[in-house]
Amino acid sequence: MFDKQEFVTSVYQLSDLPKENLPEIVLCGRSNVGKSSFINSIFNRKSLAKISSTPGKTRSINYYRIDEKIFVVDLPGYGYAKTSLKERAYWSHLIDEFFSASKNVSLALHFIDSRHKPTDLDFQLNEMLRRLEVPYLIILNKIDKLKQSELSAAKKNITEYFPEASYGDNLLHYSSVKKTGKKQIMQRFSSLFYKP
Ligand SMILES: Nc1nc2c(ncn2[C@@H]2O[C@H](COP(=O)(O)OP(=O)(O)OP(=O)(O)O)[C@@H](O)[C@H]2O)c(=O)[nH]1
Ligand SMILES: [Mg+2]
Repeated sequence: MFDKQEFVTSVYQLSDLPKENLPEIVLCGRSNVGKSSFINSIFNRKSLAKISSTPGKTRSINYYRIDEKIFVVDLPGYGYAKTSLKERAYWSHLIDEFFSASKNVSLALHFIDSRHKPTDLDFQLNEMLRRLEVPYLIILNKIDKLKQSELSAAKKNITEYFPEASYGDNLLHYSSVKKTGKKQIMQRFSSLFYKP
């Protein structure tokens, strides 16, 4: 299960999305939150996904194929450092169009840095996922950076920001460095794609 991973393509325009119809796990969230690192960490690969040295510069939608039956889609991150109005508009448009056009999204993973408050673009993304009825999982990420007490506070805070989020249900945590929370996330993937 989840043993074979291949990079498929980088797409810059929605008209170039792969024609192959596979169910998709779509990674979204702020730039630098750890989306690409998650791909490498969860699948035990060193450099399947490219970790950009200049966060926020990646504009492509990157497709990876898992076990020849699932696409993992790495969307460009939003809001690194100072976000220009133009960049915000570009991002909103791209993400909205992506989710509106795509018929194959099985699960969106919305990454939030466990050390920081969600931004207005995080709220915008959450609203859009709910409006389009896309199944989503919020991942409180980089939890290796937190002490136990800080993690407890972060878990509590996130359910205040996103009242629909419920721990263990549509809210989980992760650390790409320590792989904390990997089991729960992999169980979620298995139940979606490897139903007994
Ligand atoms: N401590 C810690 N660092 C992490 C973790 N995940 C990612 N990082 C670091 O955070 C930085 C950004 O990680 P990326 O995976 O490139 O983030 P991204 O969300 O793909 O960023 P964009 O491509 O700009 O959208 C890198 O320096 C990673 O090494 C984590 O779980 N813990
Ligand atoms: Mg990335």
